[in-house]
Amino acid sequence: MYFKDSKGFPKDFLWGSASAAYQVEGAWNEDGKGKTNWDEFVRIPGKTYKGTNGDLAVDHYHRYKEDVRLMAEMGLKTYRFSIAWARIYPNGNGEVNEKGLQFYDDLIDECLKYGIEPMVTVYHWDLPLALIQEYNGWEDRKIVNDYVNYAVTLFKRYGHKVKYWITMNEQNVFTSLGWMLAMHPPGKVNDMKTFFQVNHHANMAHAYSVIEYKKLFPNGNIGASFAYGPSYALDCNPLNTMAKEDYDDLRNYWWMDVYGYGRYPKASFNYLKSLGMEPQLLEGDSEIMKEAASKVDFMGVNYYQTTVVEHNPIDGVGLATEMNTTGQKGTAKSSGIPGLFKDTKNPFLQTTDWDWTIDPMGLRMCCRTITSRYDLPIVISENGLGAFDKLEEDKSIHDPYRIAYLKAHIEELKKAVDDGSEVWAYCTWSCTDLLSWLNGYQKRYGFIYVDQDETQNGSLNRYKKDSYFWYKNVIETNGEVL
Ligand code: BGP
Repeated sequence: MYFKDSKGFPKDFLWGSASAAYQVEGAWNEDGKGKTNWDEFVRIPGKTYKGTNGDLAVDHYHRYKEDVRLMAEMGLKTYRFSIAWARIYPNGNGEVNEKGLQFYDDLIDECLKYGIEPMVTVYHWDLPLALIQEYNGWEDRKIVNDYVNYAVTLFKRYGHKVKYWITMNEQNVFTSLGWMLAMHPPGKVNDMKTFFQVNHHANMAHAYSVIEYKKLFPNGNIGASFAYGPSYALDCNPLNTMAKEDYDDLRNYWWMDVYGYGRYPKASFNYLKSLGMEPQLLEGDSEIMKEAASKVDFMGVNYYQTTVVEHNPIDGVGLATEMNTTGQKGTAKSSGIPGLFKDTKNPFLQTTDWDWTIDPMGLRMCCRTITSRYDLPIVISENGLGAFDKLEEDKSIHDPYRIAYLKAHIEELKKAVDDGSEVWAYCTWSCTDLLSWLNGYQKRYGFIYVDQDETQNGSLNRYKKDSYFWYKNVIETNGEVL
């Protein structure tokens, strides 16, 4: 749509930034924290870029006061962070660790001191190892109870201070990379049956915790964050258009329909059934999923890129189990499901050094689809550019590429607001530099440079990048001056 005049962002719009516990905190074995799946996975040779890990990360656990002060100085309205389950329940269940609870109380209070709205992610991929040893983690339905018990502990402890909750971060990503592509723990490949079952467990964990949260805080806000990648059909060949339909159903709506409607998309479910791969639902699950969907307050969107989809013959390309983790442009491989779809390059768009397509308009498309399909408010819980940055001798960092990326995305988001999407928040990924799960420390996202290299050497000093000052002005003008 074209609008001559823009309404601009709502007055109380939440300009923010996001992080995740494992990627920033460090202190991996301090104050009673239990071990997690990631504490183990990163130690398997070849799994992460140059063996990087989050043992120290960017030491946010000890430097959160400095980090929050820098956020406040930038004018941030919200800080989205995740809680490490293993700090709260070192064994995943059972005894609670008061020191862990206290850390997040302190972090939340530090945010509130500056008027920064804390936005908390309950689960951003770090699972207590004890639950894997006990029953294989997400693979067993038992996890639903343990997750809900953990989530309710958080709601009760922080619910009077935290008004925005995200149950799951990118369920589609951690399960695909964990059970299909062997790139995340537990490192399984093409285990499709378990993949869909694990997802069902995560859906039930999400659903029950939404219901429990709403009993405790009917006026609070809760939803899940989904890694939404809108797609294009390669061309008007009906085969490619059907491939796009299949892609959207299996790669996007499979999750979003659960969050938004409380049900799985029919065609995909029937497809999986024909392969004997459909998830097993217990009696009453459908009703619980529906009840939760009627209670979620927003759809969380992590937006990075779009995909071009074309038909994939039955003997065509399968899933790519390798990714460009080096930053050497052009090394990513095509991936697909034989008989359905495969992805291909978009000749109209540039990519990052890690081969992620840069498509600002895709962000508006996310909002349009969510608004017309689910009619839910939207929280953009992640969006940002991973890039190489250079610390100059005078400690400045010039990152015009990041400014250009964010500017273009915010412009499109503004148009989504004009379209009628109710957008509550925009969180960039990320505020400080942090560990990229598979790509180490050289792939930087922050407004604040953290002095540290792949071997975890560096002063860990924080330096403001040019984008820091730029975003400060964006916030000050509520997105009017980009
Ligand atoms: C999202 C994750 C984040 C973050 C971001 C950037 O998928 O939710 O945790 O890592 O992507 O990804 P990467 O670090 O792989 O570049």
